[in-house]
Amino acid sequence: MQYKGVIFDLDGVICFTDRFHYLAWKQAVEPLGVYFDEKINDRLRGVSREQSLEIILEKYDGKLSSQEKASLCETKNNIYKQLLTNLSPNDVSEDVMFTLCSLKHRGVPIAIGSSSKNTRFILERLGILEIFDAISDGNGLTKSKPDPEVFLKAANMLQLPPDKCLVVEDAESGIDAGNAGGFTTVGIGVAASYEKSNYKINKLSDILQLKGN
Ligand code: B16
Ligand code: MG
Repeated sequence: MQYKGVIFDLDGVICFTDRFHYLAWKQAVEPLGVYFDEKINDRLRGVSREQSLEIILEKYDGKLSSQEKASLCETKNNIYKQLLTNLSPNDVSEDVMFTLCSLKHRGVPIAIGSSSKNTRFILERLGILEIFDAISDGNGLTKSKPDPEVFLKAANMLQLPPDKCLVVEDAESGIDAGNAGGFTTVGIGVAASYEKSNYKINKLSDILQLKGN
């Protein structure tokens, strides 16, 4: 496959903030006594904060008002943001850095396509905000993955048609979004065993073996 640009999901692909999401949700919903484990957490990958709460509440017997839900989302985000302050450039793996630098060296434009409203804060903490040619994030999105909106915005920012871009994702919802938008999808992590991923990789630098330009 020939590609001219690459769009990376953030959480689970560029960095491993998934553990912080898990810890923050666990602490935020603890007062409800609702069951929550890492398997449920896997279903939250790529899903917006509000929709993540709805998935967690599938195991909850009570009923919450929209105000209570908004307040839980805020509590979760405050805990999450506190955890994010632990992030530093040391949290970017050598493999991720090598991949990003190699693509830049080859002249391949790179973008972020993330559901997270904390994208810029995370990239700043990691010291890699400036390396990306475009950032499409959860701010201003009208539809969450599996809708392709976040990736279509990223491709638009790169001025490339979707069929000329790779989308690299760790979430099934993200692979579905990429496929729906007409992108070539690459699954890593959990999505490496998802049958709908066009390509499946073990480590990010494996994308360098797919032919670009
Ligand atoms: P926030 P991604 C997603 O990031 C996470 O995987 C998902 O667990 C989270 O709920 C979502 O961002 C929204 O994040 O609460 O920071 O706005 O995988 O799309 O980079
Ligand atoms: Mg992800």
